[in-house]
Amino acid sequence: MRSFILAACCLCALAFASPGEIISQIPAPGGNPDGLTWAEGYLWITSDTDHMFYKIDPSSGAVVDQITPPGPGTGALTGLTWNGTHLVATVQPWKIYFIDTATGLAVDSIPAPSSSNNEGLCWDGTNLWSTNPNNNAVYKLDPGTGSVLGFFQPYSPAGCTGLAFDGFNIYISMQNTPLMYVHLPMVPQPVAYYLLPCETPQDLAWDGTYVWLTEYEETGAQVYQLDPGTQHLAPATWAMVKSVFTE
Ligand SMILES: [Ca+2]
Repeated sequence: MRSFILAACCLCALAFASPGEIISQIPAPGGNPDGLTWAEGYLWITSDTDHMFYKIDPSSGAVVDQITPPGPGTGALTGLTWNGTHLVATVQPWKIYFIDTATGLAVDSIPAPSSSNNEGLCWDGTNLWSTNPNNNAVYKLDPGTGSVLGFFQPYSPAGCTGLAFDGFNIYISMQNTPLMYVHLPMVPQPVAYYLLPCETPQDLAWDGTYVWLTEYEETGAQVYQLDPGTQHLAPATWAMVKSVFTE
């Protein structure tokens, strides 16, 4: 069993030889793309310039649908995630909306956790997670009420912003720093960190194999598909580590 595990690890290392390497990149449809998520084979991305949500083809960046945000419509559209049914969006002034993409209408909303700033969003299958770069906190939220169930502050440069969840780990990008950290949920010490290909990272997304990153630029903004390394294959708890090595 140990030789099998070693061989599997070597194959994984070969398959993901360069963590953080660009797999592909596409143009963002609007200026200052702030929120990003993967939903059923497409990317959804926001623009703080024209205040739109765009559904884009991940192979070309072509816009296949677009909807206007709920609320006043002039604030930053800072975070996006997909909960399997609805597009979930953090919108300034700070609320988190659940949006039916077929109609473009919000079906529900909850308060965002911070009064000062709320950025990236991700969905772990049960709960929402949100960041505040100002106090470098990652909040775990009850999706029904918005209540804060817990939080952690990553041991990393201040300014955590974008979030993605791969089934085990939370990927966290840093605002104005070209770094992305990988954490087990609620654990301040990172599993790994990567250099990112841009200096203005924003939200992250997980497509099932790779991480996607928005670049916050007024013109020429890119969306990057990145090699996540092997962390998405790692067990998320010590109990799972034990089960892997005793099977
Ligand atoms: Ca953001």
